[in-house]
Amino acid sequence: MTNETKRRKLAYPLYAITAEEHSAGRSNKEVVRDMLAGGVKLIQYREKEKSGREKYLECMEIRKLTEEVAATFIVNDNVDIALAVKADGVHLGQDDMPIETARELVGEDIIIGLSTHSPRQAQEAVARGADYIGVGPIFPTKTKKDVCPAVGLEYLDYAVKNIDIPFVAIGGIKLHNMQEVAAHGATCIAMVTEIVGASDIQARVREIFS
Ligand code: 3NM
Repeated sequence: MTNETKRRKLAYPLYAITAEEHSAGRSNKEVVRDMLAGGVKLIQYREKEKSGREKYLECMEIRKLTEEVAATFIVNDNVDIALAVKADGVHLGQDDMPIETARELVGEDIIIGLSTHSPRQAQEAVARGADYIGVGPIFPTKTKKDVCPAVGLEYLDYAVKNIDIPFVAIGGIKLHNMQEVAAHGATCIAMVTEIVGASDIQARVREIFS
């Protein structure tokens, strides 16, 4: 996959992430179906509690759903599952395997994203070959259990000025504060609970887009 193709696959304003424990009893698959019906084109499967087998089976189904509408599909943490289901990308955290190792495994055909929480981590991610980075948490969030305290908009400002690869603002972003994040220059915003926790996911997504 060329860099241009990778950038095209990431060039969407909304990056929606699953979290079944916050999905009001709905399955990840149901949630993804609704996200796609609402027009989301960039989706990450994030699931911390299930077995590898369960995650693999869900990702197979979500790959099918995303493929039908040419949406980009990224798998969190599991390089093996991303490869097995032919996802577009894999997203790693600071405590996951080094990017270089992941790259050896997936080659150039899979997007690799990395969560970063400081300018130093951002620079390192770029130098080590990340295709995009997460920039956050912008605001306080309880959705990610082991994440550092909110870094605020200051780190986002740094990324806007200094980072040449695509980046995604994340953490505590909601309808009521997304304009502020966009005003600071973020062109892609990630949301978990604001979407998966909505009683009507399709309606929430349309509201976010409007
Ligand atoms: N990564 P919500 S914050 C998955 O800063 C994740 O890297 C973060 O969830 C980071 O939109 C986060 O519900 C959770 O606040 C974001």
